[in-house]
Amino acid sequence: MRKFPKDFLWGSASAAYQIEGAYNEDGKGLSNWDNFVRIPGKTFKGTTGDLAVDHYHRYKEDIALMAEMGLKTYRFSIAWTRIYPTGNGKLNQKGIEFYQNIIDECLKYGIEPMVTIFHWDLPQSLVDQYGGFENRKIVDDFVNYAKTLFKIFGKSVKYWITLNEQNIFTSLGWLTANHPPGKFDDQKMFYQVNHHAFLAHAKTVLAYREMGFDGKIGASFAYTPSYALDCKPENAISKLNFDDLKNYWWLDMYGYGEYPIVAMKYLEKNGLAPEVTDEDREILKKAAKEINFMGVNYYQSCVCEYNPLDGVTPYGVMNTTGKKGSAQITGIPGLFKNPQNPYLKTTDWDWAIDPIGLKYLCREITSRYRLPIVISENGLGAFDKLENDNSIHDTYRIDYIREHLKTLYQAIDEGCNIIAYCTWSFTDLLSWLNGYQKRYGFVYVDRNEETGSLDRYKKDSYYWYKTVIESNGEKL
Ligand code: BGP
Repeated sequence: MRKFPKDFLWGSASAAYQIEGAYNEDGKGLSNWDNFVRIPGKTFKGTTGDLAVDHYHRYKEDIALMAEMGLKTYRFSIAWTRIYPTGNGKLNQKGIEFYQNIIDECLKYGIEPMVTIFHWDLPQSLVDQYGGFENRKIVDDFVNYAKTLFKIFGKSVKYWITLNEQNIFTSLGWLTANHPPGKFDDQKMFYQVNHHAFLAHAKTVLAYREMGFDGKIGASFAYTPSYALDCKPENAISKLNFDDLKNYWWLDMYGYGEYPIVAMKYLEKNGLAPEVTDEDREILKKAAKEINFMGVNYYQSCVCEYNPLDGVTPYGVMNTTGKKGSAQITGIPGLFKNPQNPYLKTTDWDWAIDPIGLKYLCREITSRYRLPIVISENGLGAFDKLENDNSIHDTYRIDYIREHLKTLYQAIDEGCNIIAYCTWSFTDLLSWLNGYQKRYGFVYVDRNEETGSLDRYKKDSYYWYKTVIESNGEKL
C-alpha cells in the first residue's frame, strides 16, 4: 500500500509575473520582464503579463478553489517591484498589503504558504542603476529585499525559496538571448552573474538564520537528470561533463558551497571562471550548511552523447509554438550533446516525458547531498479544449502527474525524504515564451493570446488531484 508521509505537502505553484497582471497598479515598479516582452519577436505572438490571468484582482476566487481542492501548500512568488518599486528605494505599502492578503487568505484555509523570493522579475531600475545581476551590488539589494520579506512575513511563512531556477534565468538571459537581458553567448558574464546570484542566495539564507527564524529555506533548481546514450566510454564521459556543467555547478553550490572541481578547471582553462574571493568562499560554505531542502523543478530528463568539436552548439532553435519536432538538438562542442531519447514520448513542445527521471533525481540528491527534497514544480504543458458544457477533459495531464507520483512514491519508499510536491500550475497562466496556449493548470482560465473572459473552469485533473490529496496519495 502506498503511504506518503503523514504531513506530506500536496501543492501547486505559480509565479508573480505569470499570474498577477496589474503590472503598473498600486505603485508597482517596472521589472525587466515588463520591458523585455515589449521587444518585438521575443515572446509567442507578443504576449505579455500585463493582465496575465488577473490573479491580482481574483486571488480570493483562486485561493478558494485551492481550498476546495484541499491543497496543503501553495507556492507563489513575490514581485520585488511591488515591495520596492525601484528595487532598493522606498517601500510600497500597497505591495506589502497585497501579499499579506494572499498569505492570510491561504492561512485562513489551512494552506501553507511557500514563498519564492525571486522568480525572475527583477526591478528594471536595478538594471538601469548598475546592470542588475551583472554587478556585485545586486547581492546587498537582494538581501535587503529578502530581509524585508522576512521581517514582515517571517512569522506566517515557514517555507522560503530564495531563487527560482538560477540555471535557467541565467542561461536564457546571457547565453541564448531568450530572456532578459537578452545577451547572446556572453559566457564570461554568465558565470559571473551566477556567482553573484549564489552569493545573494547564500547571504539570504544566513540572514534568515541570523534573524532567528526556524522555518525552512532553500533554492529551487531546474534539474535535468541525464543518461549516457550507451556504454560507449566517450558517451559516459559526456554525461559526466553534462552533469558537472549543467547540474552540479548549481546543486553543489547549494548543497556543498563549492564549485565542481573539473568544471571549474575547464572554465579556468577557457578564461571563463568567475571572480571569487576568500570571503565569498567562506559565506557560500557556511550557507550550504544552513539550507533545509533542495528545491527541484522537474520537467524532463536528457540523453548525453559525445559532441565533436565541430558538432552542435548551445544555440539551437527552441520550440515555442507547440509544433512537435521543431526543437533543435543542442550541446557544447567537444563535451556533450543532448539527442532525443528513443524510449520516451515527448510533449507538443518537445519536452521528454520521463516519470522515472523524477525518482532518479531524488535518489541522486539523496545520495549526493543527504538533504530533504521539495519538488517545487512538475507538470505538463498542453493544449486544452474547453467543451460546450465548460468541462475540460485533460486525461493526458492526469496520466502525466499520476506516473510521476508513482515514481516519487518509489523514491520515498527507497529512503528519500520528500517533503512536498507542487504541480506546475494551479490555474492556467502565462508561459514566459510560449504565450497562453501552453496550459499547465488544474483550473482552466478563459483567455488566449489576445483576449478572453478570464472566467475559471475546473478541469478533470482538478477533481482527480482532489482525490489524490484526500487519500494522501493512495488513490492515484
Ligand atoms: C519553469 C519555470 C516556470 C514555468 C515552467 C514551465 O522553468 O520556473 O516559471 O514557466 O518552467 O515552463 P514553460 O512555461 O516554458 O513551459
